[in-house]
Amino acid sequence: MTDWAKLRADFPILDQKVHGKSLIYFDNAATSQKPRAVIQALVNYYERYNANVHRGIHELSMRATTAFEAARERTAKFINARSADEIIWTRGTTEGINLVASTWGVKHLKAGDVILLTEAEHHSNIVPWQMLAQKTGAKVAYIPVAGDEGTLDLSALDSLLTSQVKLLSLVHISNSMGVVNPVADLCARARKLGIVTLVDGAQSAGHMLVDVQAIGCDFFAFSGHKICGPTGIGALYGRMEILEKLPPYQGGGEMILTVGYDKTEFKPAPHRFEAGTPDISGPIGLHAAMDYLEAIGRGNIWKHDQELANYAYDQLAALKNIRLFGPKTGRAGLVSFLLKDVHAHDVVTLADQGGVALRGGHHCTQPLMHKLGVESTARASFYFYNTKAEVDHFVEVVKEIQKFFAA
Ligand code: C6P
Repeated sequence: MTDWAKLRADFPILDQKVHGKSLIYFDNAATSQKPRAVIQALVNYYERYNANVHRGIHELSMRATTAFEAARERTAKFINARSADEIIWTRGTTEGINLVASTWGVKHLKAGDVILLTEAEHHSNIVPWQMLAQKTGAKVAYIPVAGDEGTLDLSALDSLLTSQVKLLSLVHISNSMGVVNPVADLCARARKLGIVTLVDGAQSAGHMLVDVQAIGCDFFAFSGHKICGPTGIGALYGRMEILEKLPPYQGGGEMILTVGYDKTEFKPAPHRFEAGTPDISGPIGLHAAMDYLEAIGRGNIWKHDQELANYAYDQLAALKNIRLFGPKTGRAGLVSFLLKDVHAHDVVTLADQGGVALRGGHHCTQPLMHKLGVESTARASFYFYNTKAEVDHFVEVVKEIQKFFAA
């Protein structure tokens, strides 16, 4: 049996008051909190072996390089990549997707090609493709979502999967709806047609077991800061058969074999995509985060998050004058809602006074919000250190907010 209360005690930040109330942190989809093990790994690196990687042959540099590359191995195992060479360090999901657009996209796309997304994408999986489309003359098309539940309307898929489609890029778990997309099925269908696939794993990597080979995607991007790791580090998985044929992302030190005044020879993947001094403490902290999550078990975390989300959803659904978003069953660990005649920002501001950290806004899914006919929603997103008692308090706070605006 997992001792969730004991795990919670690993997070020093959670033990504090906000506006005189015990902090309830329900903004985990924006960023997760960090356990002591991760903070300590960063302190240890800076106190004991801070040095640049891959360059020096002195002791500290070798220790830093070993830790940096061990983190790559750890990441490959975390998502079941075939090899650590398929893991590229990025700043996060956003940079991972931009890297694919700037390398694979620029190399392969031409006028008339189609980039297929879904209507529920985060801006980071829309804007890079729109920018690429402008550059190349390709077009962006969208798999529709069906109503407030936010699930994909797959009846349109056959007609959307035309021979012009060169890339399918879609979110694994929608950050504003909590929908879990059937990414393995969709990637299999795309692959049969020779379509390259990218999965945005920002909301899935730290919450459920992820196996990129089972998903069958060509690329998988995620962020360290959402999975108990530091900010500024993320990873992009790319299938080696594709990575080895891609041009570099940025030019500079570290990504070269030889440089002459006229010509440069590049390193193989993944180093070809990592120009300059990388974030070194980031992978080291991320390694500690992955070890920490694996000790709990992501299957375990998934069950816990879903239970909390269902518990919250059922209580909110029992209220009057509330509009709930996302699927009724099978939702990931978040609930998105609107109170009648109350702006989402007012909900968040008043909840904050009650010690509850929520997020309100379009959640960087503005096109989806517009499709649903709203500007924003309020969102509570959970992680394994959250409890049912916190959900109870949150629901009481929501009721208070309703009373306040009804008065
Ligand atoms: N969503 C949220 O509050 P970065 O910023 O690169 O770490 O992650 C971007 C990103 C990409 N895809 C999805 C599905 C996401 O949820 C996010 C980040 C945060 O929902 C900030 S908007």
